[in-house]
Amino acid sequence: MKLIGMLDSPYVRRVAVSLQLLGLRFEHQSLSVFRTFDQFRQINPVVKAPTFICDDGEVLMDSTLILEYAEALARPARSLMPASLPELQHALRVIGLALAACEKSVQIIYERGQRPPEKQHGPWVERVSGQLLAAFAALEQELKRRPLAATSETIDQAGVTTAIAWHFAQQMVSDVVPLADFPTLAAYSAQAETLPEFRAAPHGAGIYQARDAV
Ligand SMILES: N[C@@H](CCC(=O)N[C@@H](CS)C(=O)NCC(=O)O)C(=O)O
Repeated sequence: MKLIGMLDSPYVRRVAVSLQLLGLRFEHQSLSVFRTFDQFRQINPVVKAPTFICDDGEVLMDSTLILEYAEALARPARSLMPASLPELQHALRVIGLALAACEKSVQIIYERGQRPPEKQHGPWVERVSGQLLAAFAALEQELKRRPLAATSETIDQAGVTTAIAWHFAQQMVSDVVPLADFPTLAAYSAQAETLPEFRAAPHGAGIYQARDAV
């Protein structure tokens, strides 16, 4: 199995971290959807990161769908999704907020990075920034109310995606999301980033190295 995309994408990173936690072996190719568009297009003409090549060559995309496939592969030995309905419901709420935070961060980054300054639309950035802050404010409350686990044995998909969404926003749009306003999220993310599965797939341009291959 092969994961395609850069680890500066929170979507690629949540797949890379989750595959490890699920005990699944994979290769990683760090292609950029921008700088290596043509190379990416040869693998997936839609050029979406993450792209995932299954062992029989079929190509998947969208982190949540790739993770659904990974969960099916790992069952029954491991899962990052709670089994009980109330726990699952809460995990889905948290994951939804974290994914919204990723999406809104990416929209700001693309507005700033892909448009010339004179074509950037202030009201749009303001709207998206408000949505981003609303997602993190709700996540901060959820974490205060129901702390998430942060060890390799206990962290679940809600924890992985929350930690990665926060770290991504701090790396890329920290001017929009003041760290001091979200102390619970900041502490949780800092703890998660110390886990070996996060350290093996750090945010940035690097390549995931299987730990037993290092
Ligand atoms: N919902 C998708 C979002 C993936 C996404 O938007 N990835 C970005 C990189 S962070 C991408 O592929 N951008 C290129 C494009 O949309 O053209 C997921 O969960 O995988």
